[in-house]
Amino acid sequence: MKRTSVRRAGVVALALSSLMTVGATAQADARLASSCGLSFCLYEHDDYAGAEQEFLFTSNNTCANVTTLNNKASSMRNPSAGRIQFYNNANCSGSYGYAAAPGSSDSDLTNNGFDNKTSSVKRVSP
Ligand SMILES: [Ca+2]
Ligand SMILES: [Ca+2]
Repeated sequence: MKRTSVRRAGVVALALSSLMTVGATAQADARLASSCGLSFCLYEHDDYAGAEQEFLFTSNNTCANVTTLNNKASSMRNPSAGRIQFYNNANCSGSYGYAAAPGSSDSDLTNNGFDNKTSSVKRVSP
């Protein structure tokens, strides 16, 4: 029951931010695009705040270790066309704990039980 209400809150927040993006200036849009582009980004805090680490995958089934944000990532953006799998261990060992759909973002990984855990990420075919 509680889980359902949390998810609804997330959807409402996403809708609000989309509306804000539509009304935002071109300058704000450019900043948004340049902050992550077509790659994949992790952020230190919720709501895409704090330090950012950007990953540029050139092919699927490629693993990348999280460096500066190891065990610190709390939100993510995945504007890429691939699915991104999150691993608690380095080198994408073990099973992934969370997967981000292509073109998705998550302002708070806590709902998925993956706050401050990500140590490596892998892009796979969607
Ligand atoms: Ca964090
Ligand atoms: Ca970890």
